[in-house]
Amino acid sequence: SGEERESGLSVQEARPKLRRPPLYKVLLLNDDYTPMEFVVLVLEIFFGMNREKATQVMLHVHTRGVGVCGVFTKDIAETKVAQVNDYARGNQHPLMCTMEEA
Ligand code: TYC
Repeated sequence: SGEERESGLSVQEARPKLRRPPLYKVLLLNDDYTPMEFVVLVLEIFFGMNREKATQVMLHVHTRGVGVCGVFTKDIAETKVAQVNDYARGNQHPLMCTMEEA
């Protein structure tokens, strides 16, 4: 839409189509060695979960093999993945965080 664009006499404005950015799921993978308490801590620190929610997600990953920590834009998801993997490696745990398009 948008009439009388040159003269400016009309008030009808264009409504440019808005495109939502692609979203990415940040995933946590199960392993046999990372302590449950460390995974809960990671979910609290990097994903803002309370202890109850973090425990629920950790147990889901423990039993199902993989679980969603959150859904973010690409840049945020990439940052979360790097932060979690760096933190796990810094504490000598094999915990793996990855991402995939939602
Ligand atoms: N399976 C681990 C254990 O038994 C706990 C664990 C849960 C590890 C979730 C990683 O993403 C994970 N200690």
